[in-house]
Amino acid sequence: MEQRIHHAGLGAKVMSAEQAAELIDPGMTIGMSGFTGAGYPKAVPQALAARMTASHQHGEAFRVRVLTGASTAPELDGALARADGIDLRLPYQSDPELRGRINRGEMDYIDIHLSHVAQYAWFGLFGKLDLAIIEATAILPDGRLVPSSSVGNNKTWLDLADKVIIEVNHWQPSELDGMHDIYYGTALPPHRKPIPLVNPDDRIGEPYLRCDPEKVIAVVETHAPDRNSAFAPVDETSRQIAGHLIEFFRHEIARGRIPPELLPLQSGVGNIANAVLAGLREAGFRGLTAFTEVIQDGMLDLLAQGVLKVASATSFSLSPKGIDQFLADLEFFRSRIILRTQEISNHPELVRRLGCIAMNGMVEADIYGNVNSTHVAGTSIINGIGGSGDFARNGFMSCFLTPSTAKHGAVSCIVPMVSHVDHTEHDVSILVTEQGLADLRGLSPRQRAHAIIRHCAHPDYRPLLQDYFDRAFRDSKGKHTPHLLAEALSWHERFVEKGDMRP
Ligand code: 0RQ
Repeated sequence: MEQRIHHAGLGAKVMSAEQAAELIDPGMTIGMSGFTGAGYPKAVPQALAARMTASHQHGEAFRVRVLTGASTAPELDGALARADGIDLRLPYQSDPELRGRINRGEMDYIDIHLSHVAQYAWFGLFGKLDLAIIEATAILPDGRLVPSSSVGNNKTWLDLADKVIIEVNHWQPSELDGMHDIYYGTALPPHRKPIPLVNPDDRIGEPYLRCDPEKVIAVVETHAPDRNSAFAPVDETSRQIAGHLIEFFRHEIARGRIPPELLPLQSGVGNIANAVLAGLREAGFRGLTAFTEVIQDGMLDLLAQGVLKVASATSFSLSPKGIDQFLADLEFFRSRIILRTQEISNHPELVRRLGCIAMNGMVEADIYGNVNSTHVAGTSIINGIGGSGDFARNGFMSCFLTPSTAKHGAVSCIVPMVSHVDHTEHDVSILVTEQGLADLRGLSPRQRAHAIIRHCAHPDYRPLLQDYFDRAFRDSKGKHTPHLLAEALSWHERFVEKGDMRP
């Protein structure tokens, strides 16, 4: 294997994942690298899971608290959850095994805005950080780390943890060197200063992660791919949603409210986000910018075609094909992509200053524009709020996108009252379904209800929603935001009992 550990002292600390896992104690709080299936440690968590399983077989409890950047992969969240080894997990996750345990009440999970995680850790709200386990591309002669395919909260974990384990992954392209921008200027109140970033592609930090070699207790070498997420082909519903949004952008450009190259785009993950990006290309947009969280394969295409000029994020999430494309045109992409810590990629100050156009998926919205991004029927979490709230509250425009129904029509994604609130009516400006788009800006609650029912609801549910609103307006004590409290969540009750919201 090519030499990637250039610090002599750390070279002497190379050991197997099993040996490194022996250094981890039950009850530890561990900050792990990893963001949307990229840059997570791949060997030590699996070795730790094996130790936990063995301990549990001997009747000894072995669980740890796991803090990450965002979702990881089966080798981390999946392996530790299967071993019943996680006491507490935060923030965003998407592993089925982990989700099952959370929803069965077998472990604790805290869902917080991605931009808040680092500062909460600095505020001491998660207790002492015992250990950081961080994947890196290489170790420099002075001990600094060349980050791998995601940055996430790695800076914070390395700074705060008592001890550090580094996984040097030879699978990560060494050409990632130089693409990161790690900002060391954050401070705690009352000592905070403005963050000096005014364009999506400004570089304000350093390319490497600082790491105190004295804290490093183990270095493990791996050669393992990130969880590869290939793009699903765009379906018709997503294409229609994208079409409504792009027509709206054109309208806003014509009104002079946004420039022809739009404003920096933040785009969530998934099929609809992919359809919007593809739609922008087909509609002839050029010279756009992205200030977002994740760079997927599709974004490389948009950069290559000039649709996107630059992209700032905290993580890559590339398939093997995407990596080949990236390596084949390295110098081109290197000058157009920047990976930052997630406290900067999602920073409210920067999202507000740049005026991002936030586009995120949702589970359901209610007739007044409150949005649920996380919970089915108010109680079972899907993934978590992720970065959607960082961008929704602070962006120039906050768009939430969903098909108008789920579960083959048995569920309406527009409901009388959301069963869980992630984004309040005050943070939501545009709602889009395949039926149409509701521009909620400058509307009162009752005006919003008319727009959402008329433009976004599915025809099967539209009369039911209109009937609810009419009766609520007639019978509700307060007429500002009319509701029938005993009936407002009856659609969800019906879904839980019968698997169908329809009466
Ligand atoms: O479940 O597959 O079991 O049927 O929810 O729904 O339609 O596959 O949609 O993949 O775009 O995810 C909100 C979860 C949408 C996502 C959410 C069921 C549906 C399916 C998934 P099944 P789809 P998507 C950037 C920003 C929060 C984080 C975020 C998300 C499953 O967008 O996690 O925005 N967002 N981050 O059937 C019951 C409803 C439902 C429903 C859908 N109303 N009731 N079930 N489903 N609507 C990324 C980061 O921050 C890292």
